[in-house]
Amino acid sequence: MADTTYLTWPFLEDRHRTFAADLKTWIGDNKAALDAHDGDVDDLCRGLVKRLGKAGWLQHAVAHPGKPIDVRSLCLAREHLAYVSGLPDFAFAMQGLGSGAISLFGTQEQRASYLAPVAAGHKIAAFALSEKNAGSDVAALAMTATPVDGGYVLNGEKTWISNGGIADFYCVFARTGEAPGAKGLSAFIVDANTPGFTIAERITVSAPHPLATLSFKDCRIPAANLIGGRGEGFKVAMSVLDVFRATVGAAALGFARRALDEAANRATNRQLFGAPLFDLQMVQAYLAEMALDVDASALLVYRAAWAKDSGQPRVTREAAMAKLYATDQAQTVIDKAVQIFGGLGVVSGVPVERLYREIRSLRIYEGASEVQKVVIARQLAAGYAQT
Ligand code: COS
Repeated sequence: MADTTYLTWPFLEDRHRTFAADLKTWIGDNKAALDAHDGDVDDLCRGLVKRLGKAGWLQHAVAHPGKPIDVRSLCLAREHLAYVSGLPDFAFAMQGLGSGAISLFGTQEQRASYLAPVAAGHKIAAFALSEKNAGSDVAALAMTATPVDGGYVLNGEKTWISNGGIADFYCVFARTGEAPGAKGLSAFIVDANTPGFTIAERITVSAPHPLATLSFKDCRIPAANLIGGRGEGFKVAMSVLDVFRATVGAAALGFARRALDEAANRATNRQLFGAPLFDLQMVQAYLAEMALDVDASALLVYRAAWAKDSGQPRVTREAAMAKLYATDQAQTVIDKAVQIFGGLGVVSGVPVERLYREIRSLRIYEGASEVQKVVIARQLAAGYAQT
């Protein structure tokens, strides 16, 4: 990463600078394993979770007694890992997102049973919210959880579930019916070995990672697996997203920084019209725009993370802005990098081609760019209440 001046910004503390330096050293020592692409994606991902757990990095993906998740550490981790490759970032982030409901709302027993193994890399976590007809419109989800003696019976399907197929447990959102819409949902832990739970379909995407459709047929879980209160599932989901949305922006930032570095190196070393490509003003304009987008994204990402860490109860607006801006701009930055690389930029497997595939889904998952605009506008409207 050529430019690290952002680490001196006041959003970050000395402990974050130490964290970033230590992580950078570890990444340098583990580069080959982190950047591996050959082989089965499930095996690669399991291996990455183990490696990240063993080195202690996953401790930062979960809450500890008296110590909430530090969102700035999450962002730094995602940014640095994404700089190297999408899969280690994915493996790190999904441990956090998948167990996020337990970190924020879990009982002491749930925290003890799930968070320690997630942080050690011994259990793989997944966040199961989306359904075929309820991705952006969470309140429309149809999966049911019917209260029975001693627990709940789950019926329905979830789709686009990251870590689907390799996760040891899923944080699942289902309709318990206390009220219509958003007020009638609850969150549950479902262990992957629960009878009635199966993987209905594996999904292959342009930047491969474990992804699946899940099926629940008369899947019975104990009452102790409820996360938060009955009917509070929507709030649980949104609070988890408030924490993790800014980190999606951080991953996009890591991709964008890599694209900028790749493009600037290429422009410096490639000769065109008898001089370095860098000498062309049009290329300089591209690089300047890319650097501007990277810095502006970083400001929004670390502003959102700092706001959450500073104890602001809701950072809905800040997190939505960080995710929207950083992911959309990273797409633009990477596209310019591909352009600067010319024909080489679309050769399968070269870093900018990989980045081009990696970035696309970040503008869709954990709330598409359009949803972030709705969220920001609603937060804005609250400040202009009619008099
Ligand atoms: N934190 C805590 N509570 C929240 C919240 C948040 N971030 N956002 C909303 N709530 C609360 C609201 O305050 C409201 O409760 P009250 O009526 O008591 O005030 C309740 O939840 C319902 O909120 P709202 O009316 O905004 O719900 P909508 O169904 O209209 O929400 C959007 C619409 C689009 C904002 C929401 O569904 C969303 O974010 N969707 C995208 C989800 C997503 O990321 N999907 C991808 C799947 S995960 S990969």
